[in-house]
Amino acid sequence: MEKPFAIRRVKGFQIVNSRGNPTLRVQVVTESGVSGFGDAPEGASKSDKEAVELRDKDYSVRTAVDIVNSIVNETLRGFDVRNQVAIDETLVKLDGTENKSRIGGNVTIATSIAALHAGAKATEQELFRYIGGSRVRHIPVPLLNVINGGKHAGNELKIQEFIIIPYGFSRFADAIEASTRVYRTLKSLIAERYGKLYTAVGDEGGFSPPLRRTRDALDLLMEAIRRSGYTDQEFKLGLDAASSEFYNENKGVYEIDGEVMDKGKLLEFYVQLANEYPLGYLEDPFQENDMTSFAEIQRAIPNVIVTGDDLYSTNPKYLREGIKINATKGVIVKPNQIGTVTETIEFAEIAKSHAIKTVVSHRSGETESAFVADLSVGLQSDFIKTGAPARGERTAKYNRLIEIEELYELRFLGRQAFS
Ligand code: 2PG
Ligand code: MG
Repeated sequence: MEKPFAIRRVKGFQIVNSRGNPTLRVQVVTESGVSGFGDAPEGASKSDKEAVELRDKDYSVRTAVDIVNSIVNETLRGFDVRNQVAIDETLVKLDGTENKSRIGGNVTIATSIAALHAGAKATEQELFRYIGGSRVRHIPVPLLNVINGGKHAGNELKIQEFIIIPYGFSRFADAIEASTRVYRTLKSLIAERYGKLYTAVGDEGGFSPPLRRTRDALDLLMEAIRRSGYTDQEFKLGLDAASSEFYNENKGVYEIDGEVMDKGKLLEFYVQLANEYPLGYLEDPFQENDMTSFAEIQRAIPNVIVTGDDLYSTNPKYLREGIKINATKGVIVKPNQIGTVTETIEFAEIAKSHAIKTVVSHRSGETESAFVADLSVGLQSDFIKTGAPARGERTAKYNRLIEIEELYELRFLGRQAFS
């Protein structure tokens, strides 16, 4: 065989994701017969800046499948699968738009991930090593979303994610086990107080009890942590406000906890929460186009990692603006927001070179693929956000990280993630 690493074929087909929606899976096969797969995840609280997901009117992804099987296949045939940069640059060019709206961000990301997987396999490396090489040392700290609100649940909580952060442990596996304990306690507390009906889970595996106020959910989490035998030495709390979703654009105000707040009042509200609870992490506290308010809240609560998700949408262009004004100490890294692995890595590297914490993240609609687990280790990110310790599409990621820790003896970042 003359060129064993050359791509022989790229094939797309429609599969189903954790929300019960169709999504795209891509297979990249090399001349030597090695193949890798990539799945496109699906967000619910999407930003206006992210790559466009190509869907047909009936919500299928048949057009995306056709694009993979025709122009993507024809264009990438013959490329060396180890040359991820060239593959991704070609996908970007093939699309030609700012937001991947022509061939679709789901087409580009699934193809890009499939090529990456094939490259790792063809060179006989674990995926995280193929991404990170010899710099790989540690496993990131998990951010576990155990109470779901906002667009991910049917309750009245406006904040989208109430997160527990098991940072005070020496092993990743212990951090996850402790989190399962808190998760179980939380489940019994909810059953006792609101009835068993409310122990059903939301999109990311968290519970969605019939609560209205942010503090009610935080109090419930504190109680679950205490009753499980832990303190703020083991667990911190985090929030993903996903506040663009409760921002009233016409009036320029936020509607939360039965109140109407302007941005000054909302800032005060977060500062109070940071004083009352062991808050370590605050994502998207303001709507995605108000970068100045991010910088203000970060200055007001310097010990909390204020993090931009929709704010940057994994796009270096917005991150560079944020860096200029010290907008946040953290960034979310979501491959499908930008659309290729290479651009994702570029974004994370810019953040790291400015000592900004990186948080590799799943989407609310996922498959069983553990890709983001390997990516988080390969990028040597500080955190990984991938839902509750429940539902197969979430546990696939946690279990892969437990496996990596067990088999490759990497160190759990633990407390250091906050230093
Ligand atoms: C978020 C994500 C993932 P979605 O806002 O951080 O938790 O949600 O995928 O719905 O955008
Ligand atoms: Mg978010």
